[in-house]
Amino acid sequence: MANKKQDLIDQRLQDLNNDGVDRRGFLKCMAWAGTGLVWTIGGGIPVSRAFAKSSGKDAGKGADFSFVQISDSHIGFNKPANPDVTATLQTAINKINAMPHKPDFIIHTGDLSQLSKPSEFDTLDQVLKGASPKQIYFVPGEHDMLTDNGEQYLQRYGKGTKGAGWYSFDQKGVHFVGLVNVVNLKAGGLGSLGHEQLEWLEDDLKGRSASTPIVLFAHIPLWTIYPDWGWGTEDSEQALSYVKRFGSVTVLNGHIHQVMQKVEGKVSFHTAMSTAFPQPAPGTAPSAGPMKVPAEQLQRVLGITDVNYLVSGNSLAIIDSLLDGSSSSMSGNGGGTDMAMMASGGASTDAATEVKIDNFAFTPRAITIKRGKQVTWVNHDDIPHTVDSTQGKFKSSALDTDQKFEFRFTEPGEYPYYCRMHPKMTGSIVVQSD
Ligand SMILES: [Cu+2]
Repeated sequence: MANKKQDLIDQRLQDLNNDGVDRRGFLKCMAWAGTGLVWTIGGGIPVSRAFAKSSGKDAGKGADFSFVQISDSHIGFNKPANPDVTATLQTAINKINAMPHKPDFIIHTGDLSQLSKPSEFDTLDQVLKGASPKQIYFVPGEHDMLTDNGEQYLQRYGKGTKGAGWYSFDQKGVHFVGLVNVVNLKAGGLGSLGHEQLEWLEDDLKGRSASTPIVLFAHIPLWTIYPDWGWGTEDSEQALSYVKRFGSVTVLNGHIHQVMQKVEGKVSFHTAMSTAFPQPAPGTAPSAGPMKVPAEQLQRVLGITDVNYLVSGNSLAIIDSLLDGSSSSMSGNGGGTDMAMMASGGASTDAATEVKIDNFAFTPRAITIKRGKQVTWVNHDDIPHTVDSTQGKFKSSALDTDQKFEFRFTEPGEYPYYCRMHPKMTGSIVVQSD
């Protein structure tokens, strides 16, 4: 299966080979990991070649254009994995401003903020104001929807959008669709688009010519990368069925803080690096979450994605580049650098009324208490979590590191709960009758 997919990629990339970029060279640097491809190149060399060509005198024929994807800036995060996420976002913007060809616009694929705080959004706006492309398109991540069901996000970044913030627009013959898959996440589930949005998408694409290149972008990947960590979208198949008839489809996502790529027929899937901190490759750590690397290596695991639309190839060329701008190779899977998980060990507690939130898990996962007892949840992770009753009986706000949530159980019964940001995290409280 891997070979078949590799052949498709070879074929597809060969088609694009008349633009001065040696994409065959890319292939040697890619390696399979899990269900996707990991780009294992350093950004410098291919990026500069691509730029040289597109900024040349003969460039600009037809309607070639480019845009940049940035993702997961997590403004407000300040843990050891990156104590200054504003500075690294600024570096990303500086890099965009220094591009020899000016991108037409920027797409931000969500998790603008860490905790949906107004001050975090303000800081983000301040940094983005300095970007030379003035048009920026957003979709929310689960970190941006932590208060008032995303009202604040919509007010700031979702003017004129539908529903929870979805919309479409056209740029020089390419149709772009921003999708929202971070609301109403169900216990144990993945990202979700929901019926209303899917209906809208079907309608939005109806009547468009099959030769129109389509770009879908959303926060959580629209393909299943690693369900154990919630890295997928439960109803993405439905969305993808609507784009099947199009000749060129590109799907851009964030959320997993690392580059992965997969090509299936006419559809290319791609996830972007974060501008804030890396996360482990699927299955290489006990859980997802901020991963600490030696400080001098941080900018080699953060980056931006430059997407070039070339009329000749009728397709999009995607080039990832690292914040440090180095052209040396980065090894795949984060291997080669000694990375250490930041989350502390998952020692369980004996206290029957305290639940630790650690390593993206509730520990103990299930507890039995006497009626009338109060349960306290304490977040020990570097990332915020919530405690939400599956039955709607209790609901915490976003708990940052060391923050607590308490709830007193007065009625006997079983109370399943989950984290609404990471619905794979589930637990339950059983309350005994006396
Ligand atoms: Cu969580």
